[in-house]
Amino acid sequence: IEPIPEVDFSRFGNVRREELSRIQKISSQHLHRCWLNIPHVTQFDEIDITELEDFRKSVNKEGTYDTKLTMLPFLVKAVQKVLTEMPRFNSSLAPDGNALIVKEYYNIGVAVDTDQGLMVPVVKNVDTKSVLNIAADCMQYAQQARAGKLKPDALQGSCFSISSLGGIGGTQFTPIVNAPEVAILGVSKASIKPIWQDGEWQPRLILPVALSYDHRVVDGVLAAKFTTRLKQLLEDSRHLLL
Ligand code: CAO
Repeated sequence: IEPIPEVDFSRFGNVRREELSRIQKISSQHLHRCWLNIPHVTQFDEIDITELEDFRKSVNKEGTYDTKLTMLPFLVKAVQKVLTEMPRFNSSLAPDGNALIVKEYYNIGVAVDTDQGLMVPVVKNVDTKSVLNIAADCMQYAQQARAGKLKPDALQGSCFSISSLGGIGGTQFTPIVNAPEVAILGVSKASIKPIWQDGEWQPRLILPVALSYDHRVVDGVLAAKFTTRLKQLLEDSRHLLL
């Protein structure tokens, strides 16, 4: 690919040079590699989290547990459940492109925004953890990432990533697959929408999600099944217990 031609911007006005941090340089190369190597498709969906949000808020208000719950740990748990049911999403393409390496462990990377750039610490063995355990891990990793204190081990071994911009805003975005993973879930900000239910309009809290996937490994039907199952699990979170 021809590089983008260099432009002397100072011909048009004042400019200044800001060096990228070490993390920004590493992630910029990595994201470029992922973008160029993977044929990306993104599947969008909307999940009604009205009941789950009521539950989340009531747990936080009661203060029974030390850990604050956001929507993220529920998403991590629900994603892990879908990965166990649809192992193709928990695989990587073999380097020769002729086979899939299917993982039998469930480690989920969580994108964390830091002053130094994007970091993706990995919550390990999610299948053995409760939503509260996952919430505690996410909080600890986000704090460590922002303090620049993540150990190298915390950044390794992810099977699938989640990038949540829900605390910030936006209606949808298309995340880049974090190779050698084969899919990533992007989460945007939940908002109240009128939904036609039982013959009337109901105000419901709707969470937009976007599943980007490697089309060499996952086809559109499987991707739609993934988001449909994720929706089912989060719309009636009792399924997460089963
Ligand atoms: N919809 C509406 N509100 C949401 C939400 C959503 N989808 N997700 C989070 N929120 C709310 C939380 O409930 C919390 O509100 P309260 O304090 O009232 O409970 C608030 O937003 C802040 O949440 P948070 O961001 O502190 O916590 P989190 O668990 O949702 O996310 C983390 C943690 C580390 C993922 C997040 O802070 C972060 O860094 N996100 C950026 C990830 C990123 O950079 N992605 C881009 C990668 S590609 O460039």
